[in-house]
Amino acid sequence: MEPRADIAVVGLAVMGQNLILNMNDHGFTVVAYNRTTSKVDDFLNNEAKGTNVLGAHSLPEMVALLKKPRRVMLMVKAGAAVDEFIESLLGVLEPGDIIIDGGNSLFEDTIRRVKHVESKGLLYIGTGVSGGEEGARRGPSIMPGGSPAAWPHVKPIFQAISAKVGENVPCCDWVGEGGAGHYVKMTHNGIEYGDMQLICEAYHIMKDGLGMTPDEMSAAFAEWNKGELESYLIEITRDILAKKDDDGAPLVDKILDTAGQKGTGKWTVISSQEFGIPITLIAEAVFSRCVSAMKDARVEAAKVFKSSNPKFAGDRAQWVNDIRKALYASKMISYTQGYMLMRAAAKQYGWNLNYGGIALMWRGGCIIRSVFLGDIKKAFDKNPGLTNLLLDPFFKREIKSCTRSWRKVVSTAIKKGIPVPAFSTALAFFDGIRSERLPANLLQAQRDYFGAHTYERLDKPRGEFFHTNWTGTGGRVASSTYTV
Ligand code: 2AM
Repeated sequence: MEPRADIAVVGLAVMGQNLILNMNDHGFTVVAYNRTTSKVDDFLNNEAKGTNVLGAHSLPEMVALLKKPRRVMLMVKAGAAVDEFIESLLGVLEPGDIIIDGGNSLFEDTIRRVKHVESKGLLYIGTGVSGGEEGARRGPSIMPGGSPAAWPHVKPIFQAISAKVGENVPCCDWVGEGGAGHYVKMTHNGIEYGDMQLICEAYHIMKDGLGMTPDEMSAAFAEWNKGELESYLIEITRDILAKKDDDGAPLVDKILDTAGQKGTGKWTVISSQEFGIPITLIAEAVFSRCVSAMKDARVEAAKVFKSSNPKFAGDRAQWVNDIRKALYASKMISYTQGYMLMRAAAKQYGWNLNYGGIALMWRGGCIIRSVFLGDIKKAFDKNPGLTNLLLDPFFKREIKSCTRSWRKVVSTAIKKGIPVPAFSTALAFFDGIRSERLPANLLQAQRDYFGAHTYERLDKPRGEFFHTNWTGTGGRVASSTYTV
């Protein structure tokens, strides 16, 4: 068998199939393989009929078809299946060959797998692929990380099949070493949770506070999609709100208000806790899905705590404008927090992340794609060391122009009993991060009072710790301290 294939893709679920067809469209010769080999024949006889896609019914057959260095991309279920396939591949591949995991793997697994595969003399890439089925077929956002030496061999394929923005700029670039690609993909998903929650809170206020119909709300989102909020999620929200069920009634009103989740938002929040980075908006977005899932408990409590009139007084068009600004400001906070998290992870794991490049990768192809990410890219291009996005002159101006509306929307929603956890936590974070002094002096005093945890003083250099005998009966011995 002549080795003539550029890459093999293992796993023929819809993402794997669509990536193969996308690669084929761009002139690459792909070998398709799947654990259940009947799916290979199904695929070749149906979706891949008339293409140059080759099929393999065993791993040795697949390997024999590949040009060197061999590139094998796994599109199998995250978890044990990836480890199992890596072991099988290590038995049939050679040093210098490249294993790529394109699934939604946990970054810590990827860190481990990079080390393991490199120890055998092969190269490993763990890559985020975002954009769902349609993205995989027409151009996803691709976020690869792992063995840097593998990147030049994978780059032409990945950049060819990825989404493009502007003048044919690919939404795919090297993210960094180890688990960086999957970490950035995980953060993307966390931010996606946040963006969706923000849109849902805007919808909630429009529906209950302003009494707007789905068609009226659809029109508002259509309008928003022409400005600074222009994005895929605003666009699909516009379309969802306009969708009618078979009986002509709005479909959205018939959908059970209980959200599911697959875990990437949760992973992002868990990781943020490890680093002590307050990604409060994503955390609220994850918890809001949890609250939504407690449908029976909510129905029960709703009988006891009946809501009063949630209607907002005043001009509706003005309110819609205020809500848009509240959403925009909250979104700036969410991305500020997300970037703080990636910076902390990069420091911890020694990744050299390209923050502007990440914004560019998210600019097209993926679920959070938006015009806004172009502004983030510009901010990091101007100042790659930017540690707080809000301090960039553009974002500083933008957030300042939103604060009046933002406070008005949050405070009125609170008065009216409409939950706005993401809007309000964003505002609380903004007020916290711009506070030179917070009440943590009192907190430190409390800790020292009951636990002799010591405190630092404003009138002494940092790093000097003091303990006070608050009651006159405590000892002079301080407890050992730790910092979050
Ligand atoms: P299958 O068709 O043989 O089930 C998505 O589920 C993809 O992951 C499918 O291609 C599926 O293969 C593959 N997959 C799931 N679990 C697997 C495992 N334990 N080993 C190998 N492939 C697996």
